[in-house]
Amino acid sequence: MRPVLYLATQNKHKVEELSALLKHNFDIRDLSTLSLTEEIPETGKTLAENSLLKARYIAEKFQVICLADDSGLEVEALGGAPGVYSARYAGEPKDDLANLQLLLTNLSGISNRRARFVTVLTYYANNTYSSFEGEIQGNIVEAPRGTQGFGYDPVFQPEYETRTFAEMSLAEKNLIAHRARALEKFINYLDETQKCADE
Ligand code: ITT
Repeated sequence: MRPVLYLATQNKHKVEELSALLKHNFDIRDLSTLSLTEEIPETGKTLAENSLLKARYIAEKFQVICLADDSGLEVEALGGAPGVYSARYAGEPKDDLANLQLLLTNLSGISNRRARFVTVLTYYANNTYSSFEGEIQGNIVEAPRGTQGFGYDPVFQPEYETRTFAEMSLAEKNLIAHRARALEKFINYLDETQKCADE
């Protein structure tokens, strides 16, 4: 029987991407099966801090094993912004379209379009945790392209690609993206931990 793993995220797109990659290892549950009414606090100054805050909050409140994701887009010409503030770049409430438009406005006339997506996953089980980082380099395009994915996907073109993430299927994005790369490290960690337990 596969162990139950709760995804400590309120973002349904993340649930979709993570579930596609983890369904063979775990019985995946999202937060809809827990009685959570509030937003999970995200007061950290880094992706790693926020990832741990979210994982610990859900694991301790509901006594479950969970995996949290904190992600951000870092744009070189903007000194790494929006970074840890990616979800609320254009202010409250969170608005993906407003964030993306503000990003394009702030980059107008700037030729350096280099950016990277970063994800920090935190696995929290039995009062201990481990974190895993994944990244992908790319460029911010001049105008949004594509309708798949979420967030900044329509303006992010991964390096060596001619399409934005929003022009790729979920399976194509999951072959190369930041979240998938962090997840690969997590799965390797699980394999190693299992090997040690078997010895
Ligand atoms: P949770 O905190 O509940 O997990 P969230 O959407 O607030 O959900 P983050 O705090 O990690 O997630 O914010 C990251 C923001 O960065 C997110 O709202 C998206 O706008 C953007 N983002 C993260 N991963 C992305 C991806 O794979 N593609 C496009 N945009 C992404």
